[in-house]
Amino acid sequence: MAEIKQVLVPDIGDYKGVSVIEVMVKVGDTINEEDTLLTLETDKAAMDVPSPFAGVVKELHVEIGDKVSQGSLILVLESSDSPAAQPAAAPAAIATPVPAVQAAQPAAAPAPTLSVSSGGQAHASPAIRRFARELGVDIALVKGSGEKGRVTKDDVQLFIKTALAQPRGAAGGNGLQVLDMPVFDFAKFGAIETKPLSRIQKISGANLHRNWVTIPHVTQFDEADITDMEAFRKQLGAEYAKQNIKITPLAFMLKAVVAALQKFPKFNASLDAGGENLVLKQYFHIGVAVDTPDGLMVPVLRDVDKKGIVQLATELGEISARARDKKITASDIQGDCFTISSLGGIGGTAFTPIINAPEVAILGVSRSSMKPVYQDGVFVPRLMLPLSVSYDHRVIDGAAAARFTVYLAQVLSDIRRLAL
Ligand code: CAO
Repeated sequence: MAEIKQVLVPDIGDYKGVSVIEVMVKVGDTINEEDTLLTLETDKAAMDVPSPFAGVVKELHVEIGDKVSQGSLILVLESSDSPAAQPAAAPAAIATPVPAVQAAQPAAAPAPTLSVSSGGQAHASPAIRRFARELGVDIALVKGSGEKGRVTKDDVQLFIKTALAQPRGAAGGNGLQVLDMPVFDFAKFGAIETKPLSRIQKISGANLHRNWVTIPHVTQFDEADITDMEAFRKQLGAEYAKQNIKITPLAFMLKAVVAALQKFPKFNASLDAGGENLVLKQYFHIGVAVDTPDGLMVPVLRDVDKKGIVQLATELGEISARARDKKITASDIQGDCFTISSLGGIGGTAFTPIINAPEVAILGVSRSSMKPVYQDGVFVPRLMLPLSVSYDHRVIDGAAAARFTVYLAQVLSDIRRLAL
């Protein structure tokens, strides 16, 4: 026969006026014996108070923020237990929770009557920790929305929903679990202006992010002595200026890169979809990073191995102008084997370019400068070009990368090698 029973706060040791930080039940809920009713927090630990009976909650006498002590009325329950087993008039017997210590922390009560959590890194009650653990969620990764950043049941559920909603292969799917970026109110610190990212910035940003986090990058640096190359380039430049063709160092670099790709075919390759095979390409289509007002674009120059420096300089001028005029088509940006990102026209001594997947390497070029180079016992002024080759370490070893970069520098230092 059903019986009305009071549930009181059990023995919580010497603590008095302890805060109620979570209430897990409401009037009308049907609960089982051992279900957590509420969580209390002292200055040292959080404690769950489980129900001593099964039944239906008829009255709730506590809410979050209340201060309670041993014997405080929590709720009134219509119990389905037999009256003989649990006399309603005996509060001491009513509030006899079963121990369930969760953390390696001394229980707050002298008798092991409550489940206790030390708090750890995440601020969460033992019940929420248990809930998270049952679902395989690392509570330290869950962002708490409760008071003082406390993790609630809703937070754990939201964490799972978000994880399930992630596409396969996205950060979570790769086992990369990072903290959410905190939301800043910049206006609190001074005047601001908010501008939307361009479509190109959004697309290239997402690709760069994926490549940065999924490819193990290493960058190899070197310098090429381009004193002779530069003399020849200036001579050519003067000859072709009448035809409005601008011959920049980049045209030479395109040819030098192809020579290096031919000597080191692994750099002209991609991993297949399963990551089990290397696909070696026998064509030489080179992407060139172009800085446009709307963001970064990488149009592709095709069959660079079959073209001369003047033709490449002409195509480079045309395709970078089309990129800046937003006239690039889908086919202009497809089929690339390797990318060159040249910041030489702007400045800088070195940088670490991000690989343009599915390629496995990229060349970054910085601004050349005159440097004293020790040759045959004397320092001589030479024009040195900084090279930065980032490579996918799954495919390319460090020694191979060093050989590739040294060879590239050799070719640029003596462009007669391009004829070999
Ligand atoms: N060292 C010294 N001078 C260099 C140089 C180098 N490595 N590379 C180019 N220059 C000079 C050129 O000779 C030219 O000089 P003049 O004006 O005296 O003739 C000047 O710098 C400007 O060159 P440019 O930039 O117009 O031409 P380019 O062929 O070198 O580059 C392009 C073309 C499209 C690659 C370039 O304009 C560009 O957009 N670069 C930015 C690429 C980028 O953003 N990369 C970052 C990607 S990762 O975020």
